[in-house]
Parts: sequence; C-alpha cells; structure tokens
Amino acid sequence: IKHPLQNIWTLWYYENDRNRSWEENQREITSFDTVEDFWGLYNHIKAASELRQGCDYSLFKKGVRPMWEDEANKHGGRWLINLEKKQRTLDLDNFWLEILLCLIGEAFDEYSDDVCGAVVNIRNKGDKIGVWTADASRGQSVMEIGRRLKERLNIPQKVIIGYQIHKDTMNKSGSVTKNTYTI
Ligand code: M7G
Repeated sequence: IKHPLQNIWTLWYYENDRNRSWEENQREITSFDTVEDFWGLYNHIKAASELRQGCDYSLFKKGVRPMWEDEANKHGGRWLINLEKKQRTLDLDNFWLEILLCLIGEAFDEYSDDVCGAVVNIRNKGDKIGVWTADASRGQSVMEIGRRLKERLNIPQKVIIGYQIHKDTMNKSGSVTKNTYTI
C-alpha cells in the first residue's frame, strides 16, 4: 500500500491568456493524497524554472482555490520570498520542492492547519514563492511558520523575509505591499 498524507493536495497551473480572466486562467491539474502519487506527479511535470514567464504553480489543500477570495484565504496572507534573477537557476527549483515537501509532510507541526498552500510565480522581474496561511491575526502561528520556512530553505538569518496580508496586496496592485510581520 501507498504511504498516505495527512491532507489531500491539489496542484494548480496558471497561464496568462489575455482573452480570459485571472480566475479562468487558474487550472486545476490534479489532486493526490499519497507520497507515491506526489512523486509521480512531480516527476511528470515541468520544473518551475522551465515554465514560461507569467506562469504559476500553486499547491493548495483540496477545496481551497489559490485565490485571496477563497473562504480559507480571505483573512490570511503570505510569507513572500522574492528571488533575484540569477536564483532561477540556482535556487528556484530547490526552494519550490522543499516547500512542497514541507506542505505535504505537515512540517509546521501544530501550525500546519493554518497553512493553506503555496504559490510559485515565474516572472521576468524576478520569481516569487509565497506560502499562504489562513489567518493573519494569529501572530504566533504566522511567525512560527515563517521561522521554520526560513530554516528549511536555509535562508541566512540576515536575509529578512516579509509576511503580507492578502487584503493589503489586493488593494495595492502595482507598488509594494507593506510587511505585517518580518523574520
Ligand atoms: P500576481 O500574479 O500575484 O503577481 O498578481 P505579479 O504582479 O508579479 O504578476 C498579478 C495580478 O493577478 C494581480 O494584480 C491581480 O490582478 C491578479 N491576481 C493575483 N492573485 C493572487 C489574485 C487573486 O488571488 N485573486 C484575484 N481576483 N486576482 C488575483
């Protein structure tokens, strides 16, 4: 028998098609709930670094859409890792795989229930990885998730990452969103 995961996870793929809305461009690929099915999927799809500019992968708990508007995300926010251009070849795929393993392995222990999913954005101006949590007002949970994330990705202490509330991101398209937490 296969090794069951704690949760069922859904992979989403976003590709920019100007004739469709942002929401319509989010495509649900498949769901899985075993270790073996995760690797089957992972080995079968393109690495994040091979996607075209403007594309995203998202992995969310089944039933949660990778959108601010979803019931599970609307009070939440994300820990955001902004990558430099050169990190696409150096770090992007390693970071993304490590985050996928953190999600499906429930690496945030008692705070794992607060994790909704993660998104990788492939962008010309610099790729981004976000880990989305359910409730920005749960400070202890948000900070503990951020601390572990940084630890698992081996991000040096001196490199500061920020947590942004989705409502702030939503209302501030274009320029930078303020950090509500940093670690
Ligand atoms: P992005 O793809 O997160 O980052 O947002 P980018 O600016 O680096 O490309 C780009 C645009 O996509 C936003 O300004 C929104 O118009 C749209 N968008 C992104 N997200 C995450 C959402 C979302 O959750 N809901 C909706 N309705 N639009 C979104």
